[in-house]
Amino acid sequence: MSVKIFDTPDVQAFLRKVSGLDQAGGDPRTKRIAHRILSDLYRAIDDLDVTPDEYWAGIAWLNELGAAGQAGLISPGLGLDHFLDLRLDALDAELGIENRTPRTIEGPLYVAGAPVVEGFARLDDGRDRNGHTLVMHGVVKGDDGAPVPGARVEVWHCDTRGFYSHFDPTGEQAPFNMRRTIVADEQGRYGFRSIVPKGYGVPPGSPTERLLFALGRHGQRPAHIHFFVSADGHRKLTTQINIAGDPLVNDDFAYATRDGLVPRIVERDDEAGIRAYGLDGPFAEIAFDFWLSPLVDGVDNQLVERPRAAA
Ligand code: MBD
Ligand code: FE
Repeated sequence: MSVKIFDTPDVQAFLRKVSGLDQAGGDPRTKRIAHRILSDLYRAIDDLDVTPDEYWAGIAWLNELGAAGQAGLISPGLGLDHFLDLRLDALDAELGIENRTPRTIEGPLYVAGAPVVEGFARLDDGRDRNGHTLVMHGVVKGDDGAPVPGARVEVWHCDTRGFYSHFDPTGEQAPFNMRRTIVADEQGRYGFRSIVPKGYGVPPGSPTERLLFALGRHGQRPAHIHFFVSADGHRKLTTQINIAGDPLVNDDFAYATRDGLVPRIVERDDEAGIRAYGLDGPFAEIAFDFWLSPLVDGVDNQLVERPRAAA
């Protein structure tokens, strides 16, 4: 099959019609985006001679993807989340704004409403038997390097099976396990005790994994910890750190790894350290400061609103 009809007046008029561009009602922005995306799709079908069987396989896949709630999962897998970050970076570069702590993708697994703790929090409930104790701490700083007292550090990560609370297929984790909002102290310091997470893998056999496999790719992420850091007078920072030494640090299916986001992790077994954090044995320690960028003309010009789970 090799016919080319995309550029015919009939098909072009038809695209305007299905996008509502031939009449007044509806939302102009939606019409414009729909017209562009549909045009690109029609053209791809024409150029690549996409067969009806291939097309319907794609539709069935979309239905499965939606039924599994995985649109937000394949999105980072196809690099779109990272692409949006690159665009925000480019906007910042144009405005001369430097993000000393790089942004990186939020991912689909944040849940609003985590317990709020002042200064230092314990994130895990101690039930993950394979967990190696982690202590992470640092200072939230403004653009000038001055500490930001009262900054809010929202943190979330998975367990040693790669499962996040509220999205745990075994149902074993309590709500908000390994999720907290930490309020930085008068010196801008935040800190937490948890366990070192392991990498995440997309659900086996899922529509997301099937597409990745068809692309010759995998659906694994290196071990990582997510953060939103926010404070009055500063832009909200969305970022993650990776656990150094994870073999996938530079082979993330979600493309979230960035320079500056793989802090040193130090194994400690000294009594002083163990006692200082009230622990019962060896632990890993990460020191990491978050640098916030200032508002632009008094507003956060890059605040991202998206539907998010809340509990
Ligand atoms: C994750 O934990 C994650 O952070 C992303 C971006 C995608 C899937 C799972
Ligand atoms: Fe994650």
